[in-house]
Amino acid sequence: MSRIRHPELAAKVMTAEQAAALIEPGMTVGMSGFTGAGYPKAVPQALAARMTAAHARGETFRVRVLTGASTAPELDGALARADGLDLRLPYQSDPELRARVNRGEIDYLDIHLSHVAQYAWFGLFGKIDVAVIEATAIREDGRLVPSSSVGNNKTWLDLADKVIVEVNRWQPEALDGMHDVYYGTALPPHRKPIPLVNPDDRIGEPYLRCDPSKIVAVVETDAPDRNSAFAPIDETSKRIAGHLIEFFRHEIARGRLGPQLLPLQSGVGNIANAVLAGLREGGFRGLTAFTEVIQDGMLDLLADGVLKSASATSFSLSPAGIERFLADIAFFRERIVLRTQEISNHPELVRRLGCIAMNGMVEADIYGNVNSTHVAGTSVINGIGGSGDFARNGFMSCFLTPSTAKNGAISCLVPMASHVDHTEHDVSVLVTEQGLADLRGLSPRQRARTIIANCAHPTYRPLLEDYVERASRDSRGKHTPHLLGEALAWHQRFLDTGDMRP
Ligand code: 0RQ
Repeated sequence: MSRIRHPELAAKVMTAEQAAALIEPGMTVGMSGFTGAGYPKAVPQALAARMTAAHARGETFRVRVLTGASTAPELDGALARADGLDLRLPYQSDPELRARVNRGEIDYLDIHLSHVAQYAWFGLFGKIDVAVIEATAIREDGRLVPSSSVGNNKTWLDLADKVIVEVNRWQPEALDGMHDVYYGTALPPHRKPIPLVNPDDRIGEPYLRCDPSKIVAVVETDAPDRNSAFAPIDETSKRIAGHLIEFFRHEIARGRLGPQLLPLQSGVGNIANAVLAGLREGGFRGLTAFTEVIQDGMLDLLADGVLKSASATSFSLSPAGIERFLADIAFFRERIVLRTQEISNHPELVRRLGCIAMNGMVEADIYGNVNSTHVAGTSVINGIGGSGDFARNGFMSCFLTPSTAKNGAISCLVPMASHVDHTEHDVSVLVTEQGLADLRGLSPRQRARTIIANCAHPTYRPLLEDYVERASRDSRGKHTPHLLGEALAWHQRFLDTGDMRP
């Protein structure tokens, strides 16, 4: 069956080059894409080629690009390389884009993922000129079957003057029915409670609405999402996961968590994978996930009954993961729901459900302030992503990292965080391969003692103890003792010598 089942829209099929010609310099473009899934694959590359040609003629051709979260080389990489980005938001992980942002060539707005849609509704990003959205299919009634991520697509489709749809044949048609697009959001003071009380509740409809008269181009593609297979779980990640799972057991024994824990939010990467694998080995069953991204590991957990259901905004699977998903599609469709990111990450829902947030970090300081985004306070890595949505509002907020980076030249526990994404008030638990610090109910001075004793690497532990001792003696204020002239000296030493060790 054709993937473009609306006759009027079938007549708007054109090449990526023709579609990209509808985007003009200076425009604000909302694109699909979340964690390397569901981003447009052809139009951004054709747009980048137009930009490169314009620049060769001595003209300037740059646009402002808003997405769901990170995309892929075909989008962020291509547009950055073509020097075609004036502004980018709300999250990225592309090396070329990151380098240009850190050279000051592109303005990057690092925003809580749940805030992006409402900021757009508030008008804070100005007019959205064009939306470029990947879909699995266009239905007879003109509604779009979303692809592997939903992200901010609803918002871009609602707000943009014009819409370009990429219909990607590579996306399995079996995705049809997995999405839940909620149309009940409103601007204050007209907001109503969001009627979701269980992590797997469906509160919307499976398709994205779009006025067909706004669709100016339909481009057919057949191209895979970015994702590659996982690296095997390393020893450090296993140890971090082990500490966290032991802590969960302790909390169950104390009666503060039930045997099914609470809905899990987990970041992406090796440590998150290790935690999921550890839950499985630890005999946990009937858990739920209320999170952003579903990766291969979660399919195994669903298949085994470790997870009962998983809610997210993006389905970021490797080629092997896709095969696994398709082989058992009816089973997974009953257990997975993909939502818009303003719902998957909504503070009201994260608070109501009581999520257990588990995210990676760059560094934490001795009082529990967490830096998720910047090296030495000034160079951004990726962005805050959804970590703040969950950390601030969840039942318990855990941040995980190896105790050192760059072969021990960097301590991830420092006297003062060089940038703060999550304040001490939003951080419950810190975990490294050395151990776990439960910060709940502790004063700043108690927190410092616990973090240093439990989480710091033995190389850096005496240095941190020495700092705290001198700060406690010489600091004017004794509530959160610091030596301000020295607090960032470790970072300065790293910048000067490549090593934090004296
Ligand atoms: O750099 O690759 O050049 O060696 O940072 O570190 O250890 O590979 O860890 O991939 O889990 O990323 C915080 C970046 C951790 C991630 C962060 C260097 C390190 C390496 C990556 P190299 P690792 P991870 C859900 C929630 C914010 C978004 C978020 C992140 C690189 O977890 O982006 O939480 N989080 N989203 O060497 C200097 C330090 C360092 C350091 C590590 N202290 N100083 N460099 N590195 N610690 C997902 C979404 O929201 C979509």
